[in-house]
Amino acid sequence: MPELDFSNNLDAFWMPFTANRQFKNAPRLLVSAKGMHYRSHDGRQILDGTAGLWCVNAGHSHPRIVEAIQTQAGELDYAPPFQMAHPKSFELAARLTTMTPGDLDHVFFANSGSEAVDTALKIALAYHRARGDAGRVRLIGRERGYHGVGFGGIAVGGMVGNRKQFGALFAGVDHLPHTYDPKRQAYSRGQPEEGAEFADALERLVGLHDASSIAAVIVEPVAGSTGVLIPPKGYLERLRAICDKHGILLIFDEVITGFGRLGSAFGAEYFGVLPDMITVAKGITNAAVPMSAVFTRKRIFDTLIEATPVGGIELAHGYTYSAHPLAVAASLATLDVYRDEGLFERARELSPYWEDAIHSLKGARHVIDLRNIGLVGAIELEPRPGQPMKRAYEVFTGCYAAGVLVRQAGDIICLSPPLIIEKSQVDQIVETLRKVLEQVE
Ligand code: PXG
Repeated sequence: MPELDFSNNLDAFWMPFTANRQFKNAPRLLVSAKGMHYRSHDGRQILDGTAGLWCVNAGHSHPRIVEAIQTQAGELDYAPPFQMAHPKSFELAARLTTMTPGDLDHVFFANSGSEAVDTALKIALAYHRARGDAGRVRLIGRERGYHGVGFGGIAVGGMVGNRKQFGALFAGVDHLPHTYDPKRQAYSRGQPEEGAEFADALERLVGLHDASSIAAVIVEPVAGSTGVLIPPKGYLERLRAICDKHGILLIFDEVITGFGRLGSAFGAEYFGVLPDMITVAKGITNAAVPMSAVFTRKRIFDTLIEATPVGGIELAHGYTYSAHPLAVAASLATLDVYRDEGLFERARELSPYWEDAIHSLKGARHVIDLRNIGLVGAIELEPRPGQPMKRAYEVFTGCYAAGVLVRQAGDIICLSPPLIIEKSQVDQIVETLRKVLEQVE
């Protein structure tokens, strides 16, 4: 039999969240990466303006993280996490909970943001049941929220495109309005001054459904995937107060905002608002090995533990790969790198320069709004009439051809570079965008 060549066949791989036919006609393959750059299959250096997908916060193929993974693979490849464990998983949990604010003292491990979200929603339901308040089954998300692609995540998520293919999901979900109001907020630097009252919609949902039916509210402190929607000043504080008033748990989905993206360990710390749970993924391992986690406050953990007799399993939940040794090793090394290289501080110090660079695009062709916080930026474009998303897609492909990776969300270009980015590279991203915006119709 002649040997088959599989290397040049793009057909079998059903690519996620990708226009498969369009992509396969003009593929963009990344073959290696180091620091701030990818190398493309046609041998070009691509400056990474998105930290992969908001996740490679310490830069690509960091030698300390690579070494930790290699060593771990040779020492302990896998250990079952049910009724068994390996020592480093406890070390990692202990270290992580020293970084979390308040009494977010317990951590449950999963493997993706989607799993972390579904885990947090299940913990919320289980917590209320354990308290004897089993009527609290309703989950509240927000328009333009992204919480991954599990059934729970798409139900509370606010992106209709992610759920309309799948019919009715579970009942008992409702949504807050998103917080974006360009008339009052356009071109805000950092948090918009106006819009805290969007949080009051939670009072209305309480009025509609009654607090006794509501288990939890889940929001991203900064909505990422739907185009960087930054919370108005006072909004998150107000959400917290309303949740407290009605006994509703508040979950922050920090899959993007966790691990330095805003210049602090977590958005909760940055905004000074303590949620009852935080979900994280992405930056927890610098994306080198899949891992996610849910942090819970002490009260939630204690309630669930105490509701079960000793010897009983307190939470019927977990994954084959919860606290996988390679992910744990990658995360421990990643936390070392964040600490030793002062990357969260670096992000904070660089953010005024970043802000000025993003806002220097005011007046550039097609631009109708600019938003920034920490090392996150968004450039909102006027949609091409009758062709939504087309213009931004061409900006994305134009930047890629010009050697810069940006991310498209609808008609918005999102930026979230690794926290190791240099000022000259910030300039390169912005100048490339300016040039491409000039060329695109
Ligand atoms: N929550 C949030 C806030 C996210 O941003 C998830 C949950 C789900 O994580 P997983 O690991 O299951 O994908 C995410 C993921 C984009 C983009 O283009 C963003 C994400 C994923 C893919 C694309 O903005 N975020």
